[in-house]
Amino acid sequence: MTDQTSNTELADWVAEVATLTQPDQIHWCDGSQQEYDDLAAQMLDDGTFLPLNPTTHPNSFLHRSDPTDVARTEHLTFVCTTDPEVSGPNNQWMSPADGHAKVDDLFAGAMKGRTLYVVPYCMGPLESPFSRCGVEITDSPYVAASMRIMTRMGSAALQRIEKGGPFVKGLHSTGDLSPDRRFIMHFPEELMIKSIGSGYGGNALLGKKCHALRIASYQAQTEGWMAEHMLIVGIENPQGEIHYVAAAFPSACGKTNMAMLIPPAEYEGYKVWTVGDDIAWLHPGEDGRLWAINPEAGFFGVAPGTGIETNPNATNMLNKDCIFTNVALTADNRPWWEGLSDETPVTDWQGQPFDPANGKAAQPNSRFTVSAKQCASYSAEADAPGGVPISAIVFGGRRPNLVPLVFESKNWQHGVLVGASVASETTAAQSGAVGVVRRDPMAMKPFCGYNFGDYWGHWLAMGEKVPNPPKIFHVNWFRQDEDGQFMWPGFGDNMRVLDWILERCRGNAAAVETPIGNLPTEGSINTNGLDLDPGTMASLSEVDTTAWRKEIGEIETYLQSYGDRLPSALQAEVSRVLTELQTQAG
Ligand code: OXD
Ligand code: MN
Repeated sequence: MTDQTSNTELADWVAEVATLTQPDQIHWCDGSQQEYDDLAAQMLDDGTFLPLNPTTHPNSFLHRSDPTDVARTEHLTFVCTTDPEVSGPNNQWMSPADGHAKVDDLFAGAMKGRTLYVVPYCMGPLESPFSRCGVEITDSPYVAASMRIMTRMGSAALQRIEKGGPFVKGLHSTGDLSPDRRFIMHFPEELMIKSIGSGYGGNALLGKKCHALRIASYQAQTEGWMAEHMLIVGIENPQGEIHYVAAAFPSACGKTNMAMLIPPAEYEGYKVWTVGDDIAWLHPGEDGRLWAINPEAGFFGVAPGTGIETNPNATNMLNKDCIFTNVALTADNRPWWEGLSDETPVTDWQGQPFDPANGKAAQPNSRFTVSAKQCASYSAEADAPGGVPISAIVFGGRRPNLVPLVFESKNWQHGVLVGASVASETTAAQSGAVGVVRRDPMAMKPFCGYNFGDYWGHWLAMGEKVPNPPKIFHVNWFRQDEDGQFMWPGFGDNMRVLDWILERCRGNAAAVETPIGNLPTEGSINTNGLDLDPGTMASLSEVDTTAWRKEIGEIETYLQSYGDRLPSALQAEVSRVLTELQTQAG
């Protein structure tokens, strides 16, 4: 095996895993097209992949996962640190020894009759000093093929690993797919991940949530950078200036849509550039600004709701070279999901004849996996080793009431409170009830690899380290009226809010100061060409002092549940907002 790599640490680890898992054979992935085609052919052969209409969707496949394995399973996800306080109340904890023992038992012999794939990958541009490498060992050809789309995978990544330095070790097996024997274990102190019993993206494509968020957030804290659940988008004005925005929303709240939005007709001459749709790694730059890279190379997007009206760029990138997971099929074997078209599919996501009485045709968390290069708005800057400079950070969540369309934090410290206060209705991206409002600080609740108290401390420290940090905002595209109708059109029209945000960064747009932050003055958001009720903008920009006192009180209780790890500066900030609200209420 050592002839596969000059890195003895890697060679020894692969040998050790092979001894434990007993695969029939070992394949070192080189990331070539030939290899991808061979994997696809093999999966077509064994039914893991189903062919799609070769005329409308060349080289694209449908994968149906086990019906019990369609979303991330947060209750089976653990962060194993020596000291439980390091993992924190935001994570499920097990000691590293127990964590290893629990899963090693399940890995024993798990790859018998299967191929062990060694998947070297690089998160971020191959030439970037901010990128980090990892190796995933998996027995799933679906995972190996998906990793080729989602990361810079193969020989080039291996060469980078062989130049030296640490790399993340991720061990994955689909096991027997039983939820009773499913665990996603993280060992941040060892830069290691062990995931068994699931083939679902967030649990199985270990470069994504496990490495680029949980392990990376832990690493970033010790190394002075940030790993965040953020899209990165560039807005180019007609003068050709591009400003980049990083935005954190909880899963399935429209990050992919915002990353590739098409500006409305009012914004003729503007262009939107997609750098990333899910994860940002942020570094202090020598120029005093914060710079971001997207560690990923593809999109693992939620299919339902993606259509030519809501996200034309995404819809158009899905016509070739894609893997679809758990979508429905039309009569002529095209992939279909709710929100794609008015057609009625014939086959549901489980392969049964579609009967509308049984509910949705596509699984609500069905996905597409596609190379970022297929997106018409993909920015060449996504490959820039230094990344892109960030002008604004935007937080948001699904909040049917209370939270205004947009507000600006007063300064970085207040912005950290705004981020820590993010809450959102749960979606189909995680197993469990949908539509329940839960606290999801910085949209990182499922992904922060260490104690949130320390994480907020790190955010505050980063503000000190970056002389010219981005301004921090909060948006809510999801406000509803009494009839449960969305009040803001969203999608491309979110450009109007981004415009206000960027104008605020330039010191132009008008705002009114309130205890919760600065809100747009009447008329400062461009609503030309929008068919909005006159009172709607006013309700979207109002602060209900009584309701906000309750909200901030709840936020304070939540923050205080982190005990003495809650940074005093954050406590001071929350007390300030409460006092100001009280003063205003009289
Ligand atoms: C995702 C998620 O898949 O957040 O990006 O669940
Ligand atoms: Mn995500």
